[in-house]
Amino acid sequence: MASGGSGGGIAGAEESKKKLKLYSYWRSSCSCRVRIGLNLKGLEYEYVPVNLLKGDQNTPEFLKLNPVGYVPVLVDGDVVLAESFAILMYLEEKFPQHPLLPKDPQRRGINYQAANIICSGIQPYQNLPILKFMREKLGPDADISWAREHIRRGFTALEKLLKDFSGKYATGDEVFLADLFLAPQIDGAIKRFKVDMDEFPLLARIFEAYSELPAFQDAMPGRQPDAPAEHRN
Ligand SMILES: N[C@@H](CCC(=O)N[C@@H](CS)C(=O)NCC(=O)O)C(=O)O
Repeated sequence: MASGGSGGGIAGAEESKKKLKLYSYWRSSCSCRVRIGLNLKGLEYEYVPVNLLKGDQNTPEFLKLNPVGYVPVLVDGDVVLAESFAILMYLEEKFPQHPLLPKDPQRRGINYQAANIICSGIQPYQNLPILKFMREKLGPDADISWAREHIRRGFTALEKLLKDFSGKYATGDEVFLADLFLAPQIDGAIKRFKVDMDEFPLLARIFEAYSELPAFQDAMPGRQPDAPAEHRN
């Protein structure tokens, strides 16, 4: 439900002032988590591309929104929020439709645990400056093996963790927070880092199930307005 236009006339200007804005990069898995959340909740938003390869995230203008220099950033009127987890919890509280967390406290905890395995135990190791550092220090392929190692470690833990809770999706037959973190991470593991998903049958199965969900598919990297033509789908 991303849109680029801001509407015309006074009514249009009022509307655009209120509309959610997401600062995003097509290939950013952290932005993708939020794009899925916005889609599931049926929220329209303006997509503001931030070109990480050109360094847009380090401009003084962007650093005013997020001093750490990372996407995603959500702007909702006067509210400016960074960190995908915080943004999703904000959306969850403000827009309760299509809950992102199950009612059962244990399943809710498992969702937090799975999300955190990805956002603190996998994704940070594949961030662009880290991969560049690994390439420069250890050679041209060191970045890929480094990222794969951390993906494998995290996916092995996730397979064990989700074994007793999964249904069609990560923690049952409805999609919840864990799925929002898993979908882009598995997509990146397959497309960017060429991880063999045969090692992770449960994750491979639920990833397949996401392919039937428009809220997930529309949020994937190849569907974003800033995706280069050769990566569009
Ligand atoms: N913990 C943050 C991580 C955000 C993050 O690492 N974003 C990456 C893209 S997925 C980024 O903007 N990287 C820019 C850079 O490393 O220069 C979150 O979950 O939002």
